[in-house]
Formats: sequence, structure tokens, C-alpha cells
Amino acid sequence: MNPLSPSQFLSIPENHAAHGGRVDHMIDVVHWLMIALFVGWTLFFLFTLFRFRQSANPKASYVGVKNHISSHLEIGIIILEAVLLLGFAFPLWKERTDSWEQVQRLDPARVRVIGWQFGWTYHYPGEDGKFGRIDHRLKASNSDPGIDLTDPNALDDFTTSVLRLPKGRPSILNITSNDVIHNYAIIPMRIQQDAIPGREIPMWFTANSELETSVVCGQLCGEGHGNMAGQMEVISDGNYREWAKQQSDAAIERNSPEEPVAQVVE
Ligand SMILES: [Cu+2]
Repeated sequence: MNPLSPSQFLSIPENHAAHGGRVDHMIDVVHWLMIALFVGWTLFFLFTLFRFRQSANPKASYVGVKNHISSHLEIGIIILEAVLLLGFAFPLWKERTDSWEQVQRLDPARVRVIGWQFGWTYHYPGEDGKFGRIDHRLKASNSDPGIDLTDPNALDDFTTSVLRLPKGRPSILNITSNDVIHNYAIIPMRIQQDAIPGREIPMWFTANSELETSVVCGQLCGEGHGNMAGQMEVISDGNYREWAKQQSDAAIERNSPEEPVAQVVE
């Protein structure tokens, strides 16, 4: 553990995403600025308590401050904050959004994530890589994604209640909600996204270790908000492909109309 890194000594869970180091760096520099501001303003406050104590200043001054130190300090802090935003946050955001096209070509794992009161459902596209049509009228319960099985793309789709993703390959998660606004947050992957009913918003990351961890809801969404902690597993790419194939094949079997039994004519 690096004792100079607030993202480590503030007990934030360890990072397991390829881009996460830069998020942690951002957390570090912002915290160091905030620590400096806290210490600086505290010292200034104590100084004014002493400097302008009543016993030394029985009469109020109606002139006020005569030098410009506080203005210079304020401008300095604004410049520092601008550097954090323009020098660190914007480039990280740009890299994440600019690489979107490239990520599409890296054979990403795709999952739709549906938030509901109170839990998450995962909708996988199956072996064809295409999500079946969604029809909101088909939802049997609040946790049902409403997959339309009359769409050929839907036949190999499957759903799970645990998020399973491969290691070392990008994962694109399309986040949506069946009811209110939630927020899908995977802290060890340093990523989160609002889940908004009627919209599907993609987020992506590359998990770089195999692990079992949890996902949470990052938006107060009702009395069961705290129960929205879900399970997530990152497994090797080979195991992932095998698992996804099995699930997909089982879905095809489940969803295909009964084969007509061959008649044996004597
Ligand atoms: Cu929620």
C-alpha cells in the first residue's frame, strides 16, 4: 500500500479494471488538494481568531482587509482546480469516449443490466451476439426484462441474477431500469452509470483479474435501496466463453417450439 495515496488509505476497494489506475490517480490529486485546503483554511481561521481577538481590537474596523493576499490565494486555487479538471479529468474522459469505436472491434462481452426495485437482472445476447427485442408489455414481474421470444434474435438470449464477465477482454454493459432511477456501480472496476427507465446507456471496462466481488446501487431509489448489492464474478475468458455457450444452447432448447415427433410408417 502506498501511504501517499488517499485512494488506498481511504479504504476504497482495490482496483481491478484496466483504466482504474487513472481514476485512482484522479482521486489522489483531488484529495491532496482538499487536504491542503482544509489545513490552510483551518490555520487561517485560527490565525483570525487570534489576530482579531476582542481584547486587542476593542473597536471594530470599518475598512477591512487592506492587502490582496486572499484574492491571490483564491485565484491560485481556481487555477489548481482548472488544472485538475482540464489536465486530468478531461483527458481521462476523452480517452474513455474516444476508444469506444476501438472497443467494438475487440470482441467485447455484452450484457444488458436492468435495475429494478430492488435488484438487478442481467440479459445476455447469447451466441448470436444480438439482443432479442424488448417489449415492455411482456414483463411478467418487475425484474423481468420483457424479452420478446417471437424475435429470432431472442431465442438464444438468457438472463442471470449474477453478473459474469471475462477477464482481459472489454465488457460493454448497457444500463437501464424497469422502474425508477438507479445507479449501477462496480467500485472495484471504478465505474458507475445511472440506470434510467426508457434509456439504455452503455458503459465499458476491462476487468484485469479473476475475482468475486459485489455491485451496488449508487442512487437512493426507495426503501430497499440497500438490498441492491449484487454478486459479480470475473472468470477466465475461456471459462466465460464455455459458460456463455452452455447458457445459450440451453436457452435455444428451452425456447424452440417442440420438434414434431417423426412418424414411423410401417
Ligand atoms: Cu436502486
